Amino acid sequence: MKKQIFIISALIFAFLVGILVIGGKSVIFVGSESDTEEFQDAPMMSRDLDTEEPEVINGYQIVEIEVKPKSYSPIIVIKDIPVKFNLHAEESNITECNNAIVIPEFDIEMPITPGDNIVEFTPTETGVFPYTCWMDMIKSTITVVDTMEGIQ
Ligand SMILES: [Cu+2]
Repeated sequence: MKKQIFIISALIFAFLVGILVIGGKSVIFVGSESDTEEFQDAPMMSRDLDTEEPEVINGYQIVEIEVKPKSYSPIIVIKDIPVKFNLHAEESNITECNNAIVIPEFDIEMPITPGDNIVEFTPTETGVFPYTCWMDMIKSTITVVDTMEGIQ
């Protein structure tokens, strides 16, 4: 009788230890998986990306960015020179979120389609002006300066 109780107790103990080990592993696994997801979801802000600078050709400053699923690169342009801003997009990078941009300062709303998407405006004041996706989730900036001297 005592022997049976001992065996049953030992089995219950082994069972509980097994649950703890398996449970502990799955907690660690879930933890590391959600860290990865968080990292992938993080870059909604575009401020950590490289700022794209213009090239002046035939009186226009041409500046191009590559539209990403969760970011638009910031750009910098010079005051009083007409801008051609190309938001180039690969079809596979276009989402329900990034498929249209808004630039309030220049009263611009434009859909993003596969290939080149060129926005034209002429900045007349220096400053930092936001541009965003149509739902205001992806945020980026257009910086307008008097001169590019000292920036490069
Ligand atoms: Cu969006």
